[in-house]
Amino acid sequence: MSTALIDAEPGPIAIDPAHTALVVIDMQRDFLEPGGFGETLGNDVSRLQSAVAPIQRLLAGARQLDMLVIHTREGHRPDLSDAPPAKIARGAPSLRIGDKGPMGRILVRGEAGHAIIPALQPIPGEVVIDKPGKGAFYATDLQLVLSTRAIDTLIVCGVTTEVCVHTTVREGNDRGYRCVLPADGCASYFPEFHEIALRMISAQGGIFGWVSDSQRILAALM
Ligand code: C5J
Repeated sequence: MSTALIDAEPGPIAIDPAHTALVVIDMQRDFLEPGGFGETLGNDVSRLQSAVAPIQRLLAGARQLDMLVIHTREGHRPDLSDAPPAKIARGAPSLRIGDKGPMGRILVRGEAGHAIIPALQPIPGEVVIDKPGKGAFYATDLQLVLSTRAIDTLIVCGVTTEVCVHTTVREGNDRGYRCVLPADGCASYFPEFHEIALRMISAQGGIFGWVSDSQRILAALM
């Protein structure tokens, strides 16, 4: 297939699947399941569940089209040498990054809570990017992976809309990537932040991206 025209806000965007990557941000147990980082911060983690089924459908479509699929995981080295003290000290969580919780040490690589949820497990050949920050470009080789595959467009989904998804879209936009968000494939602990975060992206003529949904994206691609 050559180009697909995706219905989106603020207007349609033509994409070539051969030059497009599906980027799934931080669909980890630490954010979506009780006992992880998200819950230690006082959040209702069930609010993120709505993104799972749309992402499953997007993954199935991307795999069928042989599109590049990238999964990210936020987390730190076991010695926390890549966790800024200011990040560890932030807020008043019941457990801090590195503390032992029911799914192992909070937000630490290799622990059960750091894993991607079973429903969205990567398959062989898909890229998994471990990131210490909120943005997927910061201190990772994501840009190298994308340029090696001549990617110009990112379909960015995952959690949370206003934190790691937003930061990644802002980083990607500044690096010249066209970013499209499926609204139903993103979620936040704060529904109002989700809505506003999406509007911030598509406002002003798409100031740093496009907003669509999984159904419209798949209708254009498949
Ligand atoms: C947060 C993320 N919310 N993946 N991380 O701390 O959005």
